[in-house]
Amino acid sequence: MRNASRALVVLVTLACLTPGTVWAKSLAVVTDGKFDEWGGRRPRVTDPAGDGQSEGLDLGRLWLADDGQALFLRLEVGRETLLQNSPNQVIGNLLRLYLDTDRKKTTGLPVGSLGVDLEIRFGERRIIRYDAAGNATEEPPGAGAVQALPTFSSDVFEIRVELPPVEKLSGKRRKVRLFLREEGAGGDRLPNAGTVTYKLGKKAVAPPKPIALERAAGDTLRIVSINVEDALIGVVPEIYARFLQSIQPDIVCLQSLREWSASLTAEYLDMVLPLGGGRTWTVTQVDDIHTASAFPILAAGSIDANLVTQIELPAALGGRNLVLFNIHPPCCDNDPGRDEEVDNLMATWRDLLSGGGPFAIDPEDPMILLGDMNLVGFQRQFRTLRDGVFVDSSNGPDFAPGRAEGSLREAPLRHTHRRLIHTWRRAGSDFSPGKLDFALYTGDALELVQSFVPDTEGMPQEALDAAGLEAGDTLEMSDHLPLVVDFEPR
Ligand SMILES: [Ca+2]
Ligand SMILES: [Ca+2]
Ligand SMILES: [Ca+2]
Ligand SMILES: [Ca+2]
Repeated sequence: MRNASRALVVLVTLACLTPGTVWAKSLAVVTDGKFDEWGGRRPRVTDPAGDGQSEGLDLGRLWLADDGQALFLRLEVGRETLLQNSPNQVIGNLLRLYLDTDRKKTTGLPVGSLGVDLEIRFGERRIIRYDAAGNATEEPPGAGAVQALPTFSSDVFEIRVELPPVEKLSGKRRKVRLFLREEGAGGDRLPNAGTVTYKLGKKAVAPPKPIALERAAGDTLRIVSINVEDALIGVVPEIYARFLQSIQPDIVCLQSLREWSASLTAEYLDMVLPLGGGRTWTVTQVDDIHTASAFPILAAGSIDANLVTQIELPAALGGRNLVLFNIHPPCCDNDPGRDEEVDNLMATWRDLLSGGGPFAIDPEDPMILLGDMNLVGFQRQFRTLRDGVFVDSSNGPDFAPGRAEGSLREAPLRHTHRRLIHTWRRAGSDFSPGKLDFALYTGDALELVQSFVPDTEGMPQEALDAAGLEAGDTLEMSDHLPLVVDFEPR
């Protein structure tokens, strides 16, 4: 065989074997930082290990997919980072994604062989669009064109990038080209040379099966949790009223409500959600946290400014007592404060299981931990809450909050009509929408029947009409979205 034809055979063979030659298909991606739906797909690019800056990211494997409207990246970055933090803050990065979204070199900002139409600077929290002539305009990440999960630190992310519309492709499938690079001398680049081309799937993915706001038939326990953003419930009480009426909860957990007393919250709920039969709402409060229950609250305790209550469930719901943590650890870059509070919370959980703590429980009782957890920092705080692994080992020993199951289970809490899971957004913010609110529970004593985030902005008109809600409701209620969880006793 002549050298040239041997080289051709080798090239053809390589082309068949290289994952990069497999065009990804359309994929229904839930942007949640979990990768079940990616299945056994092969990475589009595998960047070599050890080719980044010593303190920087070391980009690894990249998978690509799309749903017809958005491009999805599953990206390994080689070390723990807060994707939306610059390096002058703890574990930040200077990662940038350059996208040629119309695959035309002649439009956008010329960068190498690309005409870049969209540039995302993750750590610097900037999104820059370039028009055909290369003029830049910035848009706030809060507008939601880009989302990356998890919101807390990780070494692998699921990233959703809304693709700008393009002119008619006359039957051809759309292609985009991209590369990633960390700024600074020796910053890692993916791929090491050239760019990655991605051809969009043949078919746009259909919207997800909607989650109904109505409760399922049968006896279930429904809990709603919402951070009311500095007492906005007192500013738009009528919107909260119609929202609560559409949800019909048994237990209402509120955070960020310092301005109301427990008796005012009870009075409000008796007015907008009357229980009937002469029953009234019972409310316990500590600091900005209120736990309101249609069932008797038997005992309560506080951990820092967080609240744990013991609630007597009726016979139809198993008749056991529920242990309910309603929590709101400190926000933002206060990682030390958050470390301390999650440790104290789980030390109390451990004490309750072993006969200590603020009140006595049966160690097989159902237990739930929910609220605005402000998990925008180190992933270790989530592990403390879910797995019982203390940040500060002097608070140990570690333990299994889920008892025989080990860890607590996490409610998926998807939006009712979209494959999104964020629970916080502010349109003008330099932070993109994120997941700050969680619901964790003991899977041995509780079966999760349903969980969802009702975001009226993402609901079609007929769903809003059926629920008696308006499109702007959840946005007017808070910068956080409500969480709704339905349980059956096991
Ligand atoms: Ca996912
Ligand atoms: Ca690398
Ligand atoms: Ca272009
Ligand atoms: Ca590289």
